[in-house]
This record gives sequence, structure tokens and C-alpha cells, in this order.
Amino acid sequence: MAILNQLTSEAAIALENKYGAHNYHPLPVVLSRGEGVYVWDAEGKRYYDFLSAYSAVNQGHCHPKIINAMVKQAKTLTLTSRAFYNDMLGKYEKYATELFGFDKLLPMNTGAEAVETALKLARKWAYEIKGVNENEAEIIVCENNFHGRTTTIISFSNDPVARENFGPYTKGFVKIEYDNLQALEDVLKSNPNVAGFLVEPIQGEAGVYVPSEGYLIAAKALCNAYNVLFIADEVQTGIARTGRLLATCGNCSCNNKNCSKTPDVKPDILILGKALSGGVYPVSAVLANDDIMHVIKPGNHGSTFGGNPIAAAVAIAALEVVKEENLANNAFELGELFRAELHEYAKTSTIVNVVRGKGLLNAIVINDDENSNTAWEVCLALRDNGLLAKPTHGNIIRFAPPLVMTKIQLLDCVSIIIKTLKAFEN
Ligand code: IF1
Repeated sequence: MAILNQLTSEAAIALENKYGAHNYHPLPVVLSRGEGVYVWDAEGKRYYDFLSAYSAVNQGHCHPKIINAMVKQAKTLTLTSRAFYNDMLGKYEKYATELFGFDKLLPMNTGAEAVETALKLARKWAYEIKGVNENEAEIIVCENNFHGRTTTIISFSNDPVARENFGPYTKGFVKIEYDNLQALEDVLKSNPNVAGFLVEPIQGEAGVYVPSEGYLIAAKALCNAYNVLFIADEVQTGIARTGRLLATCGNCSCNNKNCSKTPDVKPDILILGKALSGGVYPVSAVLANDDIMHVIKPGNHGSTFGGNPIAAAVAIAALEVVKEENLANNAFELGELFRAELHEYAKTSTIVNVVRGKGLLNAIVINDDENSNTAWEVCLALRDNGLLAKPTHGNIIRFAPPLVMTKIQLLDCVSIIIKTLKAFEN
């Protein structure tokens, strides 16, 4: 069939432009193959992937163990719906709940669905356990949050591009400043109807904002004191990205040899997605203990694809890879090295003044205003030099390579990045 023949990059872009909704503004590069930390374009040029599909491909592209698990399961049984049991879901639920230290897991597909699930769970818990009056539950969220694209989730976004003209919006959210414990306590103190506090351990879309030391631990303690659920959205920060299995492991500086153990800051509700499948299949999950998860009864919530046998097989394999290949530790060590190298460069750079992040979730801020084109131009030049990254908020560039990278590859990437940035210095 002609349509399956190899397209040139130009032809592939033209097809998307003509037949696809224009809901993205992709960097002009057309990828046709991936392996480990590399992707290749339609013409066969190789690049380092420094986005990892927004931290979904932590285990590297087309990881053989994950792909084998998927292919094997795809040939056996793909979907039953939850009208019936399947023989993979329970195994996965046991594996994941033991790994993350929760009683129960509720399986969904995308990150936004898992966030929606967590919000529904928190509200139901507030009415049935905490004793909030019907329709009065509120959820505290943070300014500049990113939790997905559903109507409810964009209702509490403050990004006009994501929000405008999609109203009417869902009520019941109170917004506070991120990384501000006083603001959290003020709301908790004055509002008895709060069901939960939804927070990203590091704000990704906002530009990789790492909160102050101890913020998450203290926020969790405040939530405990006011009988409010601490809901961690680890869709982007989870699965070893930030140098620990979960970013809610707190701010201790342990070298995470034990990071597959129960986290130090244990959320009441944990939201996972993206790399839970290594980026090969949409798999998301909400984890909580029985006292919370028990409010969900048959028929209350679900999804045709959630908990399907392929998803279960893929997620087990993806989590095993994280452990077997010590990816949290690798992300921790390579992250320290990456920031050290870029901090050194930033000291004398006229184009980069800020480097921040944790593990392999990092960003640089280009010394220019949000409306400038510089970060986009830098990303085009990085592409030409064999490395793919994407700007966020105009002048911030996020750097999040697959966690299977070696030290030699990372240093090669650092030199590509610095060489590229130097060409923009004046
Ligand atoms: C897009 C950013 C990343 C997330 C957190 C839930 C979701 C996401 C913390 C929803 C999704 C994405 C989606 C993608 C861009 C992207 C993103 F730039 F917006 F911030 F990763 F960095 N919670 N993040 O980061 O998960 O429903 O997409 O599976 O264009 O929407 P999803």
C-alpha cells in the first residue's frame, strides 16, 4: 500500500498539516525509528532524544524486554474489558502496589484520566469518610500547574492557551502559590471542606520548578493535621525520572540505593502514567490505601481499556527494567553531572543564566524574554547538531533524556548543548 511506503520528512509534515488538527506546533523533525537514547529521522539522521516523549520513554526507545512483553501478550489476549477478570491484571496490581507501598491500584490509560480518577476519589472520600456536605468539597491546586487536558483539569489551569474558550469550567478548586506552605496552611485553616491537595513534586510544564528543601514533607504534614488527602501527581516525575523511583521520596540526599522501598513522603493518593509503560502503551494508575480506595464501588468508575492485559504485561516489564537497570541511580548520578557541567558553562555564558532540575528532569532558562524566538532557534540548532529538545514557555528549554543513557553519551550531549549555545552568544 502506497501510504505505508517510507515518506520523506517534508511529505510527512505536509500530510500532518493538511489532514491533522493543528493542536501542536512540533519542532520540524520527522522521526521514524528509535532505540535506547537515540531516534532517527525519515532520512536516517540520528539524534539524541532529550525529551523522551515528555518523560514517558524513561527506559529508552523500544526496550527489548518491554516490547517482548507487549508482543507476547498481544498474541495471547489484548482486551477483555473489566466485565470479566483477566489473568494479567491481578499480577500487575500485586507487583505495583508492593513496589510503591500501597494497598490498592486503580488502572487507567492516560495521565489526565488518572488525575481525574484521583479527583473523583478524593471528593468521594470527603463526602463519605470526612463528612463534607454534598457538593461542597474543594481541592487545593497550585498556580502554574499542569495535570492534563480534560475539561475539569483545565478548569484549574492558569495557562490561557490551555483554557480559553473551553468553559464553562468545573467548580470546586482553590488555587495557591506553589512552594508556599503558608498559603497552604491559610486555606486548610479557614476551609473545612477541603478534600485534597493536588501537587506536582516538581512543576514540569511550568519550567521544571523544584520546590524548596522539605516542602513536600511539610505539605504532607499539614495535610495530615487537617485531615486532607495529599495527592501527588507523579505522572512526569515518577518512575526514576528525578533520581528516585518517586520524587515524593522527599528531599533527602540518599544516593537512592534503596529507592524501590516505600517513599519517605508517602502521598495518600499517588498518580502515575507515562513511563509506567516505558512509553510503549498508554498506562496510568492511581494508588491509595484501603481506607481511601474502598469508597470506590462497582460501577462508580472505570474505562474500557483500563487494566487491559497488554497494559498489565507492559507495566510489569517496564517497572522491572527500572529496577534491573538501576535507572533511578543512573538518573541521580547523570543528573548531578549534567547540572555541574551546565552550571560551569552558565558562569560565563551570556545566553544561559539559570540551570535547574533534579535527576534527569532539567531545564535551562535562556537569557531572553518569554516572547523571544531564541529558545526555539536554539532547539532548531540543537536538532541540526543531533539532539532533540523542546522549549516551554518561550524561553525555557527542558532536558529530559531517557534514563538508560551512559556517562559517555551524556558528556557527548553536554558538548553538543554547549557548542550550540555558544553559537548564540554575542
Ligand atoms: C501535552 C507538559 C510534559 C503531566 C502531569 C498529568 C499529565 C501530564 C504532571 C497528563 C502530561 C504532558 C502532556 C503533553 C505535554 C506534557 C508536558 F509540557 F505539558 F508539561 F510532560 F512536560 N500530569 N504532560 O505532565 O498526562 O494525559 O498527557 O497522559 O501536550 O498535553 P497525559
